[in-house]
Amino acid sequence: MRLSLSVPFLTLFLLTACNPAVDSSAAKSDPYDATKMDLKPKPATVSSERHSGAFASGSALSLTAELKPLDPEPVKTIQLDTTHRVIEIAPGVKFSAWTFGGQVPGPTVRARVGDKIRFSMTNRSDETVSGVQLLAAPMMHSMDFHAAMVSPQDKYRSIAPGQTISFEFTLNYPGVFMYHCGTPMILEHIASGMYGAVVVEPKGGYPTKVDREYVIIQSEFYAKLDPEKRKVDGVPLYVLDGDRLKAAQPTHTVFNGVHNGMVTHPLPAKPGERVRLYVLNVGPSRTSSFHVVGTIFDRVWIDGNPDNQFRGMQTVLLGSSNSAIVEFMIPEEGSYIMVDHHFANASQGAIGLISTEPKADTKDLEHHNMPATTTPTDPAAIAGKQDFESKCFACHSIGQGKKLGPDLAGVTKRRSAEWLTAWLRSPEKMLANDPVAQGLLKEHNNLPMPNQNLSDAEIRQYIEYFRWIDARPAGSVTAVATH
Ligand code: HEC
Ligand SMILES: [Cu+2]
Repeated sequence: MRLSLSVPFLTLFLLTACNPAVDSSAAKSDPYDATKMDLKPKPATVSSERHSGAFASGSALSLTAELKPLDPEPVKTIQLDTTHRVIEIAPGVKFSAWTFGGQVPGPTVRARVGDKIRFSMTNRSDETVSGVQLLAAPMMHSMDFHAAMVSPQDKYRSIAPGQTISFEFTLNYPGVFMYHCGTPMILEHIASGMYGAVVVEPKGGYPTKVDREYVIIQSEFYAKLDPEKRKVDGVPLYVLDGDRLKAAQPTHTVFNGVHNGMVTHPLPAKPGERVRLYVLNVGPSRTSSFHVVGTIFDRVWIDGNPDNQFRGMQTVLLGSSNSAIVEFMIPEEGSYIMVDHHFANASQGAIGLISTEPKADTKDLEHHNMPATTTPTDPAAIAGKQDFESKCFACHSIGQGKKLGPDLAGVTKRRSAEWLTAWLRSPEKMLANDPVAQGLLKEHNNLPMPNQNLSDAEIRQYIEYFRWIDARPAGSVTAVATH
């Protein structure tokens, strides 16, 4: 008697108190109810009709870090053609890339849950771009949208140069989703630049209001000088380094496709404003510990879905193809530094600024970069330091180990001023005649340092800067953020 009464009571208790998900689904409907999703998109079509004109088009696309507002139209028509072209991934480093929409990363798509994406792509890898000779052979490409729920064998199939693939899908989940080429070797296609992001808002929009919205995409490059020694615009061409790629040893780790790009061109914000960043880590092989120096993430929505919320976080850990939306206040005037807090990655270029000043004061950054007492006072050394950070940083570090070129900490101790002057004036002459230079070349995968076209005054400034570094205790100066 007692038992038959208590069992239904116990069941009710378990349902209401111990399993709130069951309880709330009875009251509200599950936003991810699969029976209400569109899971039967039409088959993809492949034709030999070639799209011409712009490589990227569609009102839902943003081409830069600044994310355009949502287009209310529920069907988003998007054209993203694949092209091969040369991009500058760091000052003087022109890299033979494969792209979606003619840029790396590809344009960002913005849409909302329930929207339909009507996608079309022509493989135009056989077309020459604005007079530049064809640098990489035409090849098969494809498109894989992480934002979609579709058959990969149908929608993500590879198409040949000259072919066009078109397909549609409905967005079922909110998030910041990666898209990429899925043609084997996928690793090679991603490392060559074939990726971008789809931002999908919840059906009713985000629960917070913000003043600024930016997209930050982290990715790696694996570059080596072209073994065929080709040049673009008079400078050496860089191509994909397959050995480094397989060993997951990038030469550059960057935000939005460019080494320190958002240091030279900071993203604007004002004190008191709330900023939302859509952060995607493409990889292909490294994780990101995304952090913004000087503030705290009020909200973190893992993979860009507000259902996955954290509050008050300092850093967000993103695996390859993971993302997050982070929101924070800009407390006061200043330059707030976005970094991958894995500092080996930051030193390869994964640094950017959100700044309240239109042109960020690079001295500000220097104060974060190194203790104030380790900033040179001699004008020649200061000039050398500034030039070094803009011209040499892509290949050299100070105190952070080898990059494409040697770590330059201690260089004035191992070389004379005469040798350094001769080297900086003409590395090619030194490589032809000087045994020390020839030894260095061997240690650096036979990658000759390109002539930097320096004046005598500039050479003197670099040497002053290196002397100044070497006069300080070892390790006290590093040319990367170490706040
Ligand atoms: C594209 C990559 C690249 C850039 C840019 C570059 N270097 Fe180099 N640098 C190298 C490499 C590689 C070596 C090693 C020698 C070789 O392989 O040619 C080297 C060697 C050197 C050395 C000799 C180091 C030693 O241990 O003796 C100095 C000094 C130097 N570079 C200074 C500079 C300065 C200053 C700049 C900027 C104005 C600069 N480099 C820009 C790649 C680069
Ligand atoms: Cu591809």
